[in-house]
Amino acid sequence: MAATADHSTTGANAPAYYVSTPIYYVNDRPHLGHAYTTVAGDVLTRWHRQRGEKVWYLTGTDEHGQKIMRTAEANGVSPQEWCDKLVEEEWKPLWEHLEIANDDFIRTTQQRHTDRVQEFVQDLYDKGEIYKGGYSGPYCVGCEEYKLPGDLLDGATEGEKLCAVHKKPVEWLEEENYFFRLSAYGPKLLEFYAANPDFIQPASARNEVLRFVEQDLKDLSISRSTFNWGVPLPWDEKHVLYVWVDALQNYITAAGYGSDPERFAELWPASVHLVGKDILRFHAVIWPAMLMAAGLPLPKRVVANGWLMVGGEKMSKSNLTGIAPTDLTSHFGVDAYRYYFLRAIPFGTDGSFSWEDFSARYTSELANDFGNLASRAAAMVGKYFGGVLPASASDGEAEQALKDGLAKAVEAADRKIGEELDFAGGLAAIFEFVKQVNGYITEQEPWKVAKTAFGDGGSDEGRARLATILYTAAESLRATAVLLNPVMPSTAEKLWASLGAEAGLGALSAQTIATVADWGRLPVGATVTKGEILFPRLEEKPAA
Ligand code: ME8
Repeated sequence: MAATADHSTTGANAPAYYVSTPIYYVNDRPHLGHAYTTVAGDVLTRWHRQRGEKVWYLTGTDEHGQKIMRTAEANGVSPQEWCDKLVEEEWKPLWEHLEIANDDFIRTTQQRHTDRVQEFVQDLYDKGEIYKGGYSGPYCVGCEEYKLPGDLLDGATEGEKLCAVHKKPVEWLEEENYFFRLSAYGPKLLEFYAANPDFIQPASARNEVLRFVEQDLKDLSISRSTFNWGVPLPWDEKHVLYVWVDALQNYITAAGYGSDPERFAELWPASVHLVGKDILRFHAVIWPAMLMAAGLPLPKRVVANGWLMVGGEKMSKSNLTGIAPTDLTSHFGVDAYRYYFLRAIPFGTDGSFSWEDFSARYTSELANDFGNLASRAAAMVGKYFGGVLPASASDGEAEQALKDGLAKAVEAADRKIGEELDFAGGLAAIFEFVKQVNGYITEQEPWKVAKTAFGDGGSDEGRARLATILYTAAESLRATAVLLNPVMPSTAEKLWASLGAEAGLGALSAQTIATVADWGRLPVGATVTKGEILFPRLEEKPAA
């Protein structure tokens, strides 16, 4: 999955590492599935920030179309009122709660978006890329998509057809509307995929798209005239733009397309569009074709994540299987939540959430391996050296093995998280190092060495050895705090504070991945304090 580029320069117009999430429909509250993609993007962008790169992270909401309009109607309010309420009361607060550090939040009802969308489609119309025609076919309002016969399942009654994603009956729509000449782009798309083998990831997603485009692409119906909740076509205001065509453009309108050419040059093309696998075709087929038609560069990568499943089905709002993230964060805490899903499910594959698995990982990986290590090391510096970090006297083989282990973990984590979006693999590498530090302490037995350091029979040699062990442990934790900062920012900050690192090294956010394996950065004499427990024992599971 490698696609390396130099984003380290900071001058005007230097390319930024630009990552986007899908913009979510605001027909309901966010659930674990939405948070999964958004946390992944947050970790990816925080990782690149930690490299010292210029980064831009975009998320937002998709507010037009029939689905939103019907939800608003059912709730007795206007679509705009509904969207405003959901965005302000549900979506934005959740991202804040989960410590999502997005640089912008785009809403498709904002004028900065709708004006640019009208210009974009007018341009395509003027170029002859859009024409008027008629269409009839099965439509799923849940997907906001016309379906092909192969996309449908049989329903309970004779002739009834269901959407394979939503398991709900499709509607038969017949409309006169405008079409985008998607069919003309098949060969160009195939050429582009061949020249850019990393464009669609993972490989399974790429193969699915190739198979789809190798069949004949049909022109895309891009307008609707049976309802009006959408962006009006500038040349025919009886029609509103199909919600997906409006939505996809958020990636350029938020980046300054048509309004701020300098910023747009810096941000576009995007480095990574993160999408769920259900919306891959829109991002890997329709969106690139629209950009080609407009003469704009294509995004560098489209990376599809798998689904979080409940009882063997995709967790979703419409199937009422959506679990609110706060149901979990109130029990496990925000940082453990951010960690768990990325660690437990290989990115790109489907995975099931289980309370038991989360509890087990929390206890063994976070509380025992990591949290206890941090508190034991700090407690010993407190007990034996009055909380003042001693200098390492002479490093031997055991210390060298740890330094090597750290270098290996940094290389693996940087490649896996920063380039390959293999979050589980990157976290496994970091936690392998944490395990190694635990093993080091168990073997070195500082509590025994302490007996040879102080009191009757205490020696300089004993004190020197103890100092070496504790410096080594603290220095390992210094590196761990930096590596885990993109994933668990609050925990990493607590650890940074407990190591007294800020006085000598500055803010945790100012540390870079490039120097994290440089041994000996934590200054001797740092004030080490025990601080609060990083991962407290879990309460009993609340009754369902
Ligand atoms: O599709 N597991 O919005 P949406 C993992 N507005 N990820 C999941 C998930 C699950 N069970 N459920 C949802 C739309 N997601 C359009 C997008 S983009 C121009 C327009 C995530 O509210 C996943 O990333 O249905 C999926 O692509 C996205 O939420 C869909 O959110």
